[in-house]
Amino acid sequence: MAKRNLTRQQKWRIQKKQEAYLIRAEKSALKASSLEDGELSSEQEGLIIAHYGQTLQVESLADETKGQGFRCYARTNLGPLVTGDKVIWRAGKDQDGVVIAIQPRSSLLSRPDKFRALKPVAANIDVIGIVIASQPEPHPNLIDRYLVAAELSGIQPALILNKTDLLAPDSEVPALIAFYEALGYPCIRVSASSGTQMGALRTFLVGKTSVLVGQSGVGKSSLIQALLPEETLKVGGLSEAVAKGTHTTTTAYLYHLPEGGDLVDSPGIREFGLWHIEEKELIDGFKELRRYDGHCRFRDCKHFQDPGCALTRAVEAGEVSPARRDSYLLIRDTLDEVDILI
Ligand SMILES: Nc1nc2c(ncn2[C@@H]2O[C@H](COP(=O)(O)OP(=O)(O)OP(=O)(O)O)[C@@H](O)[C@H]2O)c(=O)[nH]1
Ligand SMILES: [Mg+2]
Ligand SMILES: [Zn+2]
Repeated sequence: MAKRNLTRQQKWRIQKKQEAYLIRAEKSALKASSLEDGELSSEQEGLIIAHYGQTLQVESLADETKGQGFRCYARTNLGPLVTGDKVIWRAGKDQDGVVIAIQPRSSLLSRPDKFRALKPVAANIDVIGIVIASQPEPHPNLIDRYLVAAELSGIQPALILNKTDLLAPDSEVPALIAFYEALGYPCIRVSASSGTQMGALRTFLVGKTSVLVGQSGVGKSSLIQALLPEETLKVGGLSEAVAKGTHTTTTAYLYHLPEGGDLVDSPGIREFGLWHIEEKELIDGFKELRRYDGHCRFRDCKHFQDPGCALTRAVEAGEVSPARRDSYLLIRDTLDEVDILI
């Protein structure tokens, strides 16, 4: 995993990207206002299934049209709308509709993209399923970054080990997942290809809104495909030379589970920074470390070679794992850097 700080050219690209986003949002708003000049249905509730550039795929929650999909444009000033958002919208005569309001969110999973713009991934999520596999090789620090994002946005995280059919006898991945299980995170071991333990995954997901996240190629789309055989999802191979994913899924998409509950497929990530997190709040994202914060001899303790550090004492006493403490220190000391995964 490479690290880097942003160069001037990258900062320029961030600005360009933000400008492009504003232009798209403006075009969508323009289209929305022209639709609003025409005849529109009364206001109704909808659910955002996916977001493509200027348009939104909205599913009607109204009795007469329940479950039907509509292409919609968003009114100005609504801010970014995202998969999982519940909205108020009005249908146009030609089927295109206008989203006019967004309902309060129970949660919002965001992460900054490589241009440092904070990008919402999905809203109203109960569970983040962090998918890992033996190929592509997992990065423990990336798992911790996801756990921090989940803990700090109040969303229940779970780990899903996929591709158990590929596990070599000497693989270290089972020990890695057992480590997180011992911390108290729900862990499920499955194979989308062979179907092993897919029933357990199905049971775990019932009645919740979950999003699958993780590196490209770990099999997020394959898992959803295995759960929903009647849907057709794009599944990509791994590049042969480096056994990395090929970034097949490009936009978050919400699927309904027949037993109840929703499942969002999300694009595999290329990088993961946590710049939007304050140094002070980072430790709250480490559930077994946070209780030591504030118990050190010095109020401004850096939890690293400081005398009287409660966290160091806990590591020495075997109460917390040095790996997670090191992961915390690593993330804290590189908060303004990006982890690049490709
Ligand atoms: N052996 C094996 N291969 C699997 C399994 N699940 C998925 N794969 C393969 O892994 C590759 C990547 O699968 P995808 O489902 O596209 O992965 P993804 O996580 O959705 O990737 P992105 O959309 O790029 O983020 C494909 O070649 C799948 O056939 C599994 O359980 N066992
Ligand atoms: Mg995918
Ligand atoms: Zn300390």
